[in-house]
Amino acid sequence: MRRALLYLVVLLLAGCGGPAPVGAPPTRAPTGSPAAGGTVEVRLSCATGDPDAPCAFRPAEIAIRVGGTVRWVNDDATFHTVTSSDRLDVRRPNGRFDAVLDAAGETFEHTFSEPGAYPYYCQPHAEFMAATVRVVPG
Ligand SMILES: [Cu+2]
Repeated sequence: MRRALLYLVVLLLAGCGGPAPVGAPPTRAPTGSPAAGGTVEVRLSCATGDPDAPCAFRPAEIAIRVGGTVRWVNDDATFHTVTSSDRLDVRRPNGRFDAVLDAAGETFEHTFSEPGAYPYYCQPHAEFMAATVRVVPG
């Protein structure tokens, strides 16, 4: 079900980025592959239903192209942060980005101009709330 939803999102994003190769399967980045300069949304939600991880970034893994933007949206009135870290096994702010989203509907955007993996986490929920943006060459 979740995979089907992701596939739908990928299709929608591909539709926004101009003509896609006819008949070509979406093999480049299965978790989202916007055109350069496109924006992908990540929701911060505390309606996971998982007692061990009651809040989460959704989706936790996304892939965007260089020049793409991620927009984080807080779905609850819960205090969250979007805090970049060099690693996720040691969660520590690295200063690349660090935003507070403390009200429902608050958003934060960051544009990624270099390829690479960008792990991040939520400081108040560091034990279970973490995710990664993968930036692939455009
Ligand atoms: Cu949080």
